Amino acid sequence: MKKRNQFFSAAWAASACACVMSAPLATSLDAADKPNIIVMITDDLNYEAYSYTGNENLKTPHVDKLIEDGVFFRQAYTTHAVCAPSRAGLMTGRYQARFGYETLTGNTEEAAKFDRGVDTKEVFISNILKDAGYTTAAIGKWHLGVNEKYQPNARGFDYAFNFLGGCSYDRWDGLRENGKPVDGSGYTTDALTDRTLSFIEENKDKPFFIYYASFNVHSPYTVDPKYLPEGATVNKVRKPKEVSGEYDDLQKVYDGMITAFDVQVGRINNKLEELGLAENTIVVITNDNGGTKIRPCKQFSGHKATYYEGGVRTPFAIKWPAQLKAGTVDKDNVISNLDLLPTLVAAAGGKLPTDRDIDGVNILPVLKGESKIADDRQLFWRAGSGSFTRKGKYKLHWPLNRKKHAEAYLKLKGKKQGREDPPLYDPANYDAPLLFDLSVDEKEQNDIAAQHPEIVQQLCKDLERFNTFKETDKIQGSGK
Ligand SMILES: [Ca+2]
Repeated sequence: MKKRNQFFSAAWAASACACVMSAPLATSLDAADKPNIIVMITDDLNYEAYSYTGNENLKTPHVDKLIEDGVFFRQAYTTHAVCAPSRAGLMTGRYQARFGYETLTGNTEEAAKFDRGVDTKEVFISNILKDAGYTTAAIGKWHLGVNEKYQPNARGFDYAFNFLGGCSYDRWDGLRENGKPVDGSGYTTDALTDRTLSFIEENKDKPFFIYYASFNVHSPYTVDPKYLPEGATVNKVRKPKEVSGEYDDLQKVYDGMITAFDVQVGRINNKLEELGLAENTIVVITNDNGGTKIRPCKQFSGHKATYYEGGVRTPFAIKWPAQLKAGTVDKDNVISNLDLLPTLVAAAGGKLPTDRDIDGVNILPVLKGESKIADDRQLFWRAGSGSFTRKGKYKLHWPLNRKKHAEAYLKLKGKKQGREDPPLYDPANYDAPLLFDLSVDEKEQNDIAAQHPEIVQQLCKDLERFNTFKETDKIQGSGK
């Protein structure tokens, strides 16, 4: 572990330091001054799901109001293009490559049997905020491990109401409250918020942190009929083989699921207002990965599990009336869900761990308009489809050659790659890189790699550095 950290310290210090100009040190705050913090993360949300970001079928008044009352980032990214690793990056402020949590973890039974979870040596936002005097809750989807040592109560959360593995909208048999099965009925999306409101009530006199992970709008496409758009009659739809392109039952249910999330945002905001807590509560809205093919983005290419902007760009807003100017739209600064940990820890007057590197940066000065992210900030992603990086206006895709990779994998491992086995991350098995200039081509349609060989070469070198982590050949957690 130490060796790995030393490598990262040397290789990454320069880019990490370059990210934010003039990041202030966290200061200690009195309990009364500490803001409450609520991070709301959606699941598989299409970038254009909200009326604010381009949904032409419906209005999302509560989300839109939250965005308009806070700071909205146009260029915000998830840390991965699928659920589990994306959430692990958010929760630790570190690339999941550092601790080998880079693939989906299988169903609940498999995750338990193979002891899959985020390495217990990792520090979560909740651990740090708890140390800073916060009462903490994890509500909703977890997917960071199902065995006891990986559950929210073992990761710095005082209260937990979750689906640890698989999720459902109308079945409660996977729901756990502080690790124990819980009885109930009704649309689980509403139940998550019921628990959230109770937690806020119970902790209104002390600082609290809530990680609210909605299942909406992940499949199965199911919604309580009360959330359906006008005129819709079907509230459950199987995903068709082909998307019709029409505003059909599937699209209406999908919009109903968006409305359901929007209503939860309104319920939580109303509770904060009612209790007089809204002024000094930070509310974040973000997403874990892009939407599916059922609702393609108009402005971006790609979708969930791809690394085009449609797979990793997220609507991202932070509202904090006590400190941040309402109505701020940030079009230029490139931020990531990795930044939440250092930012929230700074806002809470907490202390970052000193025994490891954090990949995210504290964006509080950016939120306050006091400084900006460096123009050459670099972000990295890697997955079974290849390795990807954004630096400044350039984005490089280095796609895996599946045939070459399959042969190399079989030769090296003596077996075919399974669904949960990470790829080899070996450039020898990659195809020619593609380069896009996002300042003029957000849809990533015009490959300019041939015109900029020196930029391609440098970005590939950067990705090779990122790919040095041989420890990621397997999912950790099995006693490591
Ligand atoms: Ca997801």
